[in-house]
Amino acid sequence: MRTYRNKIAVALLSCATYVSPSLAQVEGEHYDAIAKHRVAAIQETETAAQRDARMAWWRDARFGMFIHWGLYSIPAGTWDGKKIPFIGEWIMNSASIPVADYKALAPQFNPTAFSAHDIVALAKSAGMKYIVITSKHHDGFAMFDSKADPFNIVAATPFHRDPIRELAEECKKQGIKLGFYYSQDQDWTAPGGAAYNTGKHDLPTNHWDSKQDGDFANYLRTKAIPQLKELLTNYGDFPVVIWFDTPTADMTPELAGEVVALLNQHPKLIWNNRLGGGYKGDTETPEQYIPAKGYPGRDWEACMTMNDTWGYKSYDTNFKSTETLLRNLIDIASKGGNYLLNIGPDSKGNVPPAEIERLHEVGKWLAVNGEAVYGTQPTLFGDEAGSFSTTEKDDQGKPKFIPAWNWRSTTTAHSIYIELFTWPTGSFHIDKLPRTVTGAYLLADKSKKPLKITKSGDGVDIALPGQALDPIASVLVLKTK
Ligand code: JFZ
Repeated sequence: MRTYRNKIAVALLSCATYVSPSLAQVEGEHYDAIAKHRVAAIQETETAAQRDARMAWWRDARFGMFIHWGLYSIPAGTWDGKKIPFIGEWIMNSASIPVADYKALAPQFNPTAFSAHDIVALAKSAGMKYIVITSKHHDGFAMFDSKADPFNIVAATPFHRDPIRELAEECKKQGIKLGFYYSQDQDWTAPGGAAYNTGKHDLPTNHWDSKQDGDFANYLRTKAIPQLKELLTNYGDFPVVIWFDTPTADMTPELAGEVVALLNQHPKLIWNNRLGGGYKGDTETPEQYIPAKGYPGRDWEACMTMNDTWGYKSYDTNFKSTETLLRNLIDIASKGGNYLLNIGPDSKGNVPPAEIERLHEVGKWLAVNGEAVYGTQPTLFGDEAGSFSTTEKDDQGKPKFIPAWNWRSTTTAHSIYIELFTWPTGSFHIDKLPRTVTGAYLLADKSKKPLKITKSGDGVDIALPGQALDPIASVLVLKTK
């Protein structure tokens, strides 16, 4: 049998479609059974207009900050002197760290350099419109003040502060939205919490410490649901998003229904497709890849790292270029999705400088060209994104999508934006234009100097200056009627 580690590695390295095997299993086994007797989520009962109103801010936002931060930032990828492969926040699982040893990290956690002000300001300067932070990851450590469980940052560390509260206050002050990631199913330090077996434990269960054994329903009812209640009620205007993760077969439709009953009490909340129990949630969540055509008819958000880990790893310096990050943002926007781009603060609360630098650069571009991203609709064309290979297959055996990087397009009611990665010589030509163009200019040109438009068949030619205005992406605006 293929191990989870292989699946995870494949998902991360070659951008396979992420389908949780266990979720598929849940759907297969229980889908019929849940059809009749199950708690209906708000998404299933609201009208299309109600849904549009609920999703409006999120659809306009297009760009958010993911923050993976927790105790795993202390080992930062190294345990017992050994570099532990795989993503940093998984170190407890990957190195089979006993519960007591992992919990012993808490008294060492004192991230005095953490500044909610600076992180929110960083997100804003990057042009991000919302933040989603790990309130509790798979390690079970709550990054907030929890009365429901003492393994948390206020009760179990010398820091004694609640960064979630500080972020909520700063987000309100600085006018940006805040959501909480919560690992509702995997919890490696709570009895009964689930654990993926990533292939290294030669054990009858997925647990590697008897302290993890217990009843999942009991874990869910005594820890996860009470903590979700705390998160949903203690932080004022927030959260606007709950970001669930890694559902397993433990999350039956009945148990997921208990979570949904709570979520339904917060009718403006947006939550993703990773709860489990057959619930589809509001958003598709492609991880570390951009789907070829987006998800027509579904809201979606691609979450990605800048290097190869979510949680801080001291030696992961494999950072993507600003060019790649910007192209990803534009590619995603042109397909109607959001980009949730991760930072991984270290154990002192500092954001790695390489991440800050890239975010500032992306923000600089958006400050000039944001009109082509925020609140836009997908491309009216489509072929510019690339094409399916007739010879190469992806790892599901389907024709491989080969992206092209000459240009992308986004739209609003009266504009077509063409984001040019490759600067054409002389003019930009488009074959079939479904609207009539009444004017054209470059978004980075403050004078909006009109560009010469020549009709050619069903398309147009737009005369361009000799040089691109931006080395990564220059935006051509077509005003249309
Ligand atoms: C999940 C988390 O496990 C990860 O730590 C991070 O929070 C990310 C945003 O979400 O990533 C996964 C989940 C499942 C698989 C791979 C990565 N999988 O089953 O292959």
